[in-house]
Amino acid sequence: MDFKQKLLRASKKNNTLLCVGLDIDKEKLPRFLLDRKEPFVEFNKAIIDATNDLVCAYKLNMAFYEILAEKAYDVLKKTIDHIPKDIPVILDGKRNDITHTAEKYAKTIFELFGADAATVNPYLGFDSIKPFLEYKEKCTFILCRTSNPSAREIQDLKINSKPLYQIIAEKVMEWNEYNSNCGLVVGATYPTELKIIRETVGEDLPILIPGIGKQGGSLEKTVKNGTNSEGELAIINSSRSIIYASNNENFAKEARKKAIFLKEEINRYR
Ligand code: OMP
Repeated sequence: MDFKQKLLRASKKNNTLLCVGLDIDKEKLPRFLLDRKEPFVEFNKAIIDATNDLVCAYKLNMAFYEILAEKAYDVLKKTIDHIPKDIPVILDGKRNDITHTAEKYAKTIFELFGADAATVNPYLGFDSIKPFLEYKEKCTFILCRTSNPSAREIQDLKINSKPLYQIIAEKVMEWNEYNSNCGLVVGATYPTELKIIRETVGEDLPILIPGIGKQGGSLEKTVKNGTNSEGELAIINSSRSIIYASNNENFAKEARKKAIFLKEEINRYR
């Protein structure tokens, strides 16, 4: 089963477009967990147990794991291994390079960690992304319009009167011909651009959309502009506002409540 099939199955089974971001952070973790032997693994397991019937995917940003130094890969692996096998895992590293180096990044993400999808940067061109696309069953999400406040600085630059983010969307459609396993990353904080991008790439490309919640993206516009005509293939990520809904003993229960609320809000606009 390829990524898109796995995503659509999970999305239909749980009736959801919500993706929970497992961006662990010592500063935000419930204090009582810090005395435990494996606080981050325990935290992630509790969040996964409390939300896995509400999500279409989980996203783990590698920055929040690598900062754990020698424990990083252990926490990352144990977390991924705890995610039910029918739910896609996006390992967000935004890393690619010359082919020879990119091959190692792709192998780490897809083989060592067994993730279903990765994130990469389009700036280095096709040969930096091809090693990821060789994994036919996996999906590679390419940054198109990021949620940063400064995204305009570069992504709005015009070439022959067309903004760069739109040229990237068109380019990714070309790259997608290689193995039909590309996706795009578009920030929820730019709903107008999201609409243009969905229109540019058509019905079949999955779009990963972070930026709701703490970053302030509109949920209604994200759903309306980011989904295809069947209300599918938008993966709407929320990290901090779900996993840190509470830092008491009841943190997993509160995360579940927040996830239910977001899932239902999203479905209202589908
Ligand atoms: P919250 O703002 O806490 O929901 O987290 C958003 C997550 O999405 C973080 O892991 C970010 O690094 C990531 N992200 C963005 O916020 N903006 C982008 O444009 C792209 C990403 C990403 O690739 O996931």
